[in-house]
Amino acid sequence: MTLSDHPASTPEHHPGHSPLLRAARGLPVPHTPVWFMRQAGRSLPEYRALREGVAMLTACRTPELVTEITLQPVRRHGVDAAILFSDIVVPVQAVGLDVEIQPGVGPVVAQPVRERADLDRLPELHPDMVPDVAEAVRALVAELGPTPLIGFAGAPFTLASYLVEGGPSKNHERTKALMHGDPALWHDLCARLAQISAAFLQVQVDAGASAVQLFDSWAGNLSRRDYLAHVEPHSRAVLEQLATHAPDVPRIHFGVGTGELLLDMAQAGADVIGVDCRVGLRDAVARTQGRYAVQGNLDPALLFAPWEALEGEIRRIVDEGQAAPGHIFNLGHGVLPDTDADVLTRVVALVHRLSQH
Ligand code: 1CP
Repeated sequence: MTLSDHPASTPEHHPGHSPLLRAARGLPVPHTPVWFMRQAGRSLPEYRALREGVAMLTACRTPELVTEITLQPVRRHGVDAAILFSDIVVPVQAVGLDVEIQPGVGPVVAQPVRERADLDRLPELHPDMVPDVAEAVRALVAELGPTPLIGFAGAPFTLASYLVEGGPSKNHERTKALMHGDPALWHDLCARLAQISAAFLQVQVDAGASAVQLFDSWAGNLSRRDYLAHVEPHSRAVLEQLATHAPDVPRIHFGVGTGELLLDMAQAGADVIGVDCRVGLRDAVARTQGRYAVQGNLDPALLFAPWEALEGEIRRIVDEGQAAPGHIFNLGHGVLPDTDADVLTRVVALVHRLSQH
């Protein structure tokens, strides 16, 4: 059966009734939904074949490739959601910034953004700058039937870190120097990035994405004080704009190493708080006052462990997830490129079996 054979037209088969959306809303589910950050990508041989000789950002802007690459892990693993194949720098490239994704490195910005005049190279995003993204989302939603498509964007801080540093960074020293050295410019930069992120999410939602994830991957490098003063208001702006525009579309908010920030990130306007593997789900539920669904949090490195060890961890996480109003099983961060894809398929089957109601 192809994905499009699903009887998508009847309301019961609408993604709105899917385990993922129900869990995000804290409603009872037939089984714990599961998907993986970076489920599309180098762990799949069929992905590597399609990407042969095609630059990453070219692939992200080619609807046929986006559609096929997004569907690959859904077909192979039977995950409960697709996530749009794209990247957090796609919208900044779309507004005209000179950025590429270098193999083995990540996003590299030709001319970093560090002065007020640099803001001129970062105009607002309008939907007509990313018609290809809307086209890919529409094709995917038609193909996926009852399986929800998750749209995503980078949060202002994580995006700013690439723009200010010029590429991936361990310490974010230039980013933090700008944040503290010129707070007015920092806020203007983040406000612009918030517009770009929110507009990019709206394009995806308007084209049919049924949930969104805001990735603030590197927010865990900030103190809570800095997060609240310099970052949270801008992430809040993105999430609030989406809540106003599409109140029925659940919002997942995720970062790495954010144990100290979980409640603040949830309260910034999320329905679901993403949890990395440094904090147990029961603790995450307590820290967020039991008011939010949780997503996570298997350590992606454990996918390399013997199956018996991995199975024990999965059982523990499924069990801990019961403490939350809703639980979406995921990794604590993205699938590592050398992961055995067959192990991912087994994880999906086990989570479904363990959580069957
Ligand atoms: O050639 C390749 O295959 C490049 C690897 C790759 C892939 C598959 C990059 C470069 N981006 C992506 C796709 C991507 N990026 C997705 C796909 C959807 C899925 O999950 O299946 C998503 C959600 C992203 C988002 C993204 N890009 C984030 C947030 C998520 C996270 O992992 O924290 C970040 C931080 C990026 C930047 C980025 N893009 C690529 C890399 C290697 C990086 C990280 C670089 C660094 O370490 O700072």
